[in-house]
Amino acid sequence: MLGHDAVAQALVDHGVDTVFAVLGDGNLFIGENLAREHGVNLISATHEANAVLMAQGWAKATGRLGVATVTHGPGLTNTITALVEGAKNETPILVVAGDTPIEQEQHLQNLDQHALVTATGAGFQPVRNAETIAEDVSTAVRRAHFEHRPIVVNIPLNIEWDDVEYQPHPPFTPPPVRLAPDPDQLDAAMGIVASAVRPVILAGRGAVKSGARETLVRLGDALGAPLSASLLATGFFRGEPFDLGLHGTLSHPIAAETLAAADCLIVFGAGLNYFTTGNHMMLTGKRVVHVDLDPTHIDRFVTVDAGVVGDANVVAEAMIEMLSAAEHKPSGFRTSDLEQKLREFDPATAFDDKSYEGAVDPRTLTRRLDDGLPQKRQVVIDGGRFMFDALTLSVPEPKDFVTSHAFGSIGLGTSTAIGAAVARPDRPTVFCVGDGGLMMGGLTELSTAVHLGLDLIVVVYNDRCYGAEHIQLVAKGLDPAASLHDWPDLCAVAHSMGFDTATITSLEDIDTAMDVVRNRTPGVPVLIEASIDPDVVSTIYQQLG
Ligand SMILES: Cc1ncc(C[n+]2csc(CCOP(=O)(O)OP(=O)(O)O)c2C)c(N)n1
Repeated sequence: MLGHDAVAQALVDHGVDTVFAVLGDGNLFIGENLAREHGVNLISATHEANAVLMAQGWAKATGRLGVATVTHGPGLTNTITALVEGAKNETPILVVAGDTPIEQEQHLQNLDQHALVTATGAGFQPVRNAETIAEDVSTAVRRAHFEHRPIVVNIPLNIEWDDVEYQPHPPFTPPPVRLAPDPDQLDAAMGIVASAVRPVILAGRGAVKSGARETLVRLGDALGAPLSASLLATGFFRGEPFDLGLHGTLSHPIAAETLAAADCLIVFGAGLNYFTTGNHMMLTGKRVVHVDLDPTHIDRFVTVDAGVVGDANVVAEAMIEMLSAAEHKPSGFRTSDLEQKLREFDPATAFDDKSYEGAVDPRTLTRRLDDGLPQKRQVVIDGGRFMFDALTLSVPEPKDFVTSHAFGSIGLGTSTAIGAAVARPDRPTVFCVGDGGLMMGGLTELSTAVHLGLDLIVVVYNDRCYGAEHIQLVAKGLDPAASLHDWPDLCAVAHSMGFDTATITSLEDIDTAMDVVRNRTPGVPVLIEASIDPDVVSTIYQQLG
């Protein structure tokens, strides 16, 4: 077979059935062959960054390897921010990229693709020659899995037209890892855990992946420790009487008060980044035990008192056994007073609504969306000031929450949401975005969502400005005019592409918008544009500090 057909065959041999693409002469015949010969679902994006982001959204929503394909030169340079996001978000995907034939140095689209990719933090896997195609694709698949990052499979165009004696490589099935802890590490950690007076458990996505919920609940019972979760494990302990919810800058007041009083934090599979630790301040006065499958995650952002390398569930089970053997008594940190406060806490009454006829308070909007949108949903949030509200939308389970801001970039959410919606058509995908993020990175792909007939509900928090910049100018006593934007009518634009739409300018409009969502036509995505007053929001958040 020809080289490009061998690339398609190698991908299919590894179970690839969905590929997000922008075609050009570097990948045209690979894409064509994937669709025609193998019936692969080849989904065309309007921009290469978006194809890569769709693959990442799809990978996060399925837990499988995502695949995108782009052409050489500008096709690959267009993916750079998306690749960095994938590397920082640790998302395993393949980006199958053509490369300019080596002998055509003067080709307009020629550049050093290896150097370009390396700078993003993604991996680079060269296809060396036609005979190594199956082996190199197989290596790339393994690397994406073990290195937890995008791998660019680089295929010079000349190889694509070479004849190949195709030798299939066996498909890669990732082995289940249930890593048990080193006894000395566990002992050192248990010295801290067992002597804690006010311990708290913090679970992250690693605990979710390990399926450790029930074991961590039992560990919490044994220690008398309230339970908390990082953003990526949002909702993990929902329903537990001592669930504090999120640990970090988004903690609610009762959680924040309890966490401040704790003397020991036992962390399972959470990264302990800036946001989870409130810029490290939430760790002050606490001894920290950090359990993680990946040794490089321990002591990465903060220095901890004890690190244990191992699977969250296995380590938690071992801790329970040790506590039981020592006849350990639970601490008194779980009081009936705390239980009552947590039961009675209602986030909707924790602030004074500042809505008026013409604009809604984003905090009220978020609480009403939380109740009014379909409960069985997955949620994707773009970046911007609005996210500090939108990130408090609840999800049935942590895996129903997909992020796109590991690189702190706005505008990556729309395509991430489209990829996630393609992956899970059994539920609506709720996507919250600011007006700036939508205009920067997503608007063109709304037509892709329409063509794909996705069950996508886009909520635009429209303050007609870069809100994150607006608040900084206001805080310095400067005129925020430089942050303002005169956007087009976003509902009209979305409607022209085939969306159903609803506009929210008052609290009553929220009910009408929820009716539009409830009665949505199958296969027709919905965009809700909520009008928000940037000055009111800047004042609210300034007061909060
Ligand atoms: C690619 C990129 N460019 C610029 C920024 C700086 N930035 C951070 S938030 C923000 C404003 C986003 O505006 P919008 O999406 O409307 O959300 P808002 O902050 O108004 O809620 C900008 C420009 C960024 N983070 N990423």
